[in-house]
Amino acid sequence: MNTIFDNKQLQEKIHDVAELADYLWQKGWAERNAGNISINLCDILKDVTVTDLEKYPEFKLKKALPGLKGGFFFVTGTGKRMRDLARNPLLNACVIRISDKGDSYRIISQNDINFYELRPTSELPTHLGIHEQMVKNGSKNRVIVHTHPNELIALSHSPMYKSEDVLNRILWGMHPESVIVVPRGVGMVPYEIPGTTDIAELTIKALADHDVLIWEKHGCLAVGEELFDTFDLIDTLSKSAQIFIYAKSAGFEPEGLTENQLLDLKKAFHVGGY
Ligand code: 2HA
Ligand code: ZN
Repeated sequence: MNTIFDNKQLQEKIHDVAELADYLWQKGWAERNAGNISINLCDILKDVTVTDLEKYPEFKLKKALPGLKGGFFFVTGTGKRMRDLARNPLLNACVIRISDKGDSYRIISQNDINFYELRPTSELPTHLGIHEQMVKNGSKNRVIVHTHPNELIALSHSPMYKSEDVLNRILWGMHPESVIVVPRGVGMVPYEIPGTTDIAELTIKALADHDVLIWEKHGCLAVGEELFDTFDLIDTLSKSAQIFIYAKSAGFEPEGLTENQLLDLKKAFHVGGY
């Protein structure tokens, strides 16, 4: 019998998620169960109907999401390690289907091994809330990545670097790639308890102006069309944060790119309206 996992595109996505999970672990950004990833599968599974839906466990959503009704999502599992996901994605992540009313979901990727123990990421309200907003906006973004990059988190502990203007000027200034890859800059979401609808609401608001955010004293979240491009947003900013901290640790103030150098870059790469 065919299952959703016979779908070639879904197999490729799962392979890519496993590869990304390994990067996050190798980077030192994924201690224990840190981080989570989700992908909207609406394009990939658009023609799929699941038979015997009722046999899969059903869970209520804290907040109904009518904009996602009937949708399919690949989401990493709560309490699961990225380093385990890298080796065994289907035991550490799941595919969910949102109900036709948009008020609950069923885990449709369960098998005999993980039937009772696997649940979606604790950040599900944020992930699904963002996906709903992206669908509403007609955005092509299908991917959300949350991870714990050390240097960007470190900077968010200083009142000096919490201002988005100050922080983006520093990060753009540390390396020419930053302004090219992240022209809208990073957004700063004030500290909130992880996994709450409060952090979800603040995050959705901040994504109106940015594709990548720092959750103060916690981590980063990025959205994009493809998995690796989404990771690249965080990786590029992380590189700038590392250079800044290296320079400071070596005891000197990094000069940073000048205003003119930044302007020339924007013109050369047609970013920010140039
Ligand atoms: O998935 O990183 O923010 C664990 C977390 C929560
Ligand atoms: Zn986190």
